[in-house]
Amino acid sequence: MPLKNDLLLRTIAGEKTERTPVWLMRQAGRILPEYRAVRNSLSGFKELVETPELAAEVTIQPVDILGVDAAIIFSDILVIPEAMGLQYEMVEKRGPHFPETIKSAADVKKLKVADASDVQYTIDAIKVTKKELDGRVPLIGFAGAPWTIFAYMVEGGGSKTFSKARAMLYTDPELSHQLLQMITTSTINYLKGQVEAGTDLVQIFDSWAGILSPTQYEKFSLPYIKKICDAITEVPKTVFAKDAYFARAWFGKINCNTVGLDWCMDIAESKALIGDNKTLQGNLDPCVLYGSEASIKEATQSMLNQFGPARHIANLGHGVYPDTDPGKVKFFVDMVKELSVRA
Ligand code: 1CP
Repeated sequence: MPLKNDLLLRTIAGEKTERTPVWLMRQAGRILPEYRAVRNSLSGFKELVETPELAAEVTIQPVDILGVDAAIIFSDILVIPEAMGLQYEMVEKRGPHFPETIKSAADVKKLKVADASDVQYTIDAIKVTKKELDGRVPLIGFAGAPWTIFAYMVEGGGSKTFSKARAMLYTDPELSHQLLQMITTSTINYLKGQVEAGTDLVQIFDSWAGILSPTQYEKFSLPYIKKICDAITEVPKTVFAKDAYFARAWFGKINCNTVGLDWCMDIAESKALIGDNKTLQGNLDPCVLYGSEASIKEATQSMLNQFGPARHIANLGHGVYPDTDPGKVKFFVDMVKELSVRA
């Protein structure tokens, strides 16, 4: 199925396009009343993730309602720990919780390397979504970076410091590497399954990159992201490592196509560090969308000016916050489309 709107893929390939493509991290779920309507009719988040027809429906909602240039499959990064044998619960209004965590070699021994078929519901959701999208926009697949997944498996849920996870890197580096490698192989299997099912590109979210020192990051995160990027040869790869200023120059040299920037990363400095053979994605502060339309327009124009006319995918610098007015999100999407038009 050829894509009717392939702006995103042409931008990733480095082509000069007629305008800048735009989508938002966490656009599926969170903000739309249409999402909440589907979600409230179910037992919870997991039922939605695990029901392919409904996951497809909420994946496509932002394409229809907001006019974004890509869809991102509705799932979660935490499906991988579960596929490896560590169940998670999604606690209403609080976030993920793992009743069992990884504390020892015996715990790691109980895990398995996951296969794409262990996350069959998301693979099926991708197939349904591709069919229903009918080539309107590309579909983005995703997974967590091994370090971020490790952090949840050791910590047992969200945390300000992830001190248990960071401690394990010092108390048992060998076991840490063993678990990171198992997560990496599982993630490669899963992403290959996503690509086979039809995703046009994939994004790796290293949401907790910024809590590691550069030295620890170079040992415990970067090598595994690199392995994933080397293994996925079929589609373009985006790496988004939140708060990892120190990693930008490294990402310029690995086998990824796009590097995501958060809003604290200076655009000119990032361009210089990453180099011209990658596309950059980002990086408006999600809080810009709480401002007036005039201030959203001004911030969007400023961002577009700094990134320039090529090799830029407009996005926020992290996921859109749940209480953002969908009207403001739509206004941002429209502004990118209007202000970036080129002759
Ligand atoms: O009931 C609900 O609606 C729960 C909210 C929710 C949703 C909509 C969670 C819980 N996950 C998701 C979906 C999700 N998660 C997507 C689907 C596509 C989309 O929303 O556009 C994606 C891409 C993710 C990725 C994800 N999950 C990340 C990486 C991106 C990021 O924001 O940094 C992380 C860290 C998670 C874990 C997670 N899942 C959910 C929550 C509340 C959290 C964060 C927990 C924490 O604070 O540590």
